Amino acid sequence: MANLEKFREVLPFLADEIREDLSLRGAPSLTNDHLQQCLIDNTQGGKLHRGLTVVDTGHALQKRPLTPTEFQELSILGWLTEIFQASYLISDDIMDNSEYRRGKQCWYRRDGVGLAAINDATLLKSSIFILLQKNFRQHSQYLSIVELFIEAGFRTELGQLCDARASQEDRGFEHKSIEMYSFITINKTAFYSFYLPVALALHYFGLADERNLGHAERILLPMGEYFQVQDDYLDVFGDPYFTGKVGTDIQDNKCTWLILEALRHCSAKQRQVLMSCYGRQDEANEANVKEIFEELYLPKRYREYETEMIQELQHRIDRVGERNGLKEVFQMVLGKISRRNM
Ligand code: DMA
Ligand code: MG
Ligand code: MG
Repeated sequence: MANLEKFREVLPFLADEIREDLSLRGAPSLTNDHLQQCLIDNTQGGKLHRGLTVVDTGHALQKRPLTPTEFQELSILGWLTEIFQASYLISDDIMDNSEYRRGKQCWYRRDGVGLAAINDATLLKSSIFILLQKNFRQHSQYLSIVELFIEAGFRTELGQLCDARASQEDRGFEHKSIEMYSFITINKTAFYSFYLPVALALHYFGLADERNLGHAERILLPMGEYFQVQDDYLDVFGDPYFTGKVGTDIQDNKCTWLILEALRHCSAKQRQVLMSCYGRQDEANEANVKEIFEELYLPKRYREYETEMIQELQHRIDRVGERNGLKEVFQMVLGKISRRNM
């Protein structure tokens, strides 16, 4: 697996490129310093799964140690994936009215930031394309890589839109369905978190043919759905010490795996309680919802879902040919997220 320390050293390189770019544009140091802080703060404290997966995929595809240039360039693509995520997390925390992210106050809640965080989020995303120009303009797959980030942005935004619309006032749960959930998770999470890192490495090495991209889609998109189910579960039943965040899904009236599962198994009386308590701001109503989730054995059902999902994903991985380097990437990514608690 990729050398974490060497991977980490690439972020300051990108931060310097941004700093230099802004200086050349005559940006005042106030501006320049703010973007630096925004970039560094919002890319720290995570697991770096997405970023490291780009490098690990490159390694697996080549079946030999990466050259220093390949390592550097794949690490850049990895960090751009992390910057992409940082941008959407900033917006997501505003939209969800969250308080904590990765064990710290959300960016928009920091002193002197506030709703200017909206611009910070878009600026981080624009920085991706500036950094792509600086580092990959001469690469034969430059356009495909740029297009992949554009596609990832569009899909993440569509998923976030659907997530937000499905959380609007909805007392009869008309907007909570499996189809809605599947669209939300594949777009807001699976595409950028699972498909993007692997597809980037495939494009980088000119190996993004239909067969490889097809395997990646068939395995990584459902894996991303499983990851979002875990995220939904941890929002309510996780330990903030490990997750680094405090859940808001019940108050925010979100269309989550837990509420769908509850609606599937509840009695008419329990449904009444859910209807009056789900999506309310206060803690008493949240506690009522959580109690029903427990009465319906959702933690147990979740563990069963995990077992089934891991089996199904394993089955799909087993069908990928041994000679394809992607197989070990899929196995590694599944290993990293299986039964996670953070
Ligand atoms: C977040 O979904 C999606 C994106 C694109 C950041 P979420 O609100 O469930 O994530 P979290 O639980 O981390 O706030
Ligand atoms: Mg959120
Ligand atoms: Mg969540």
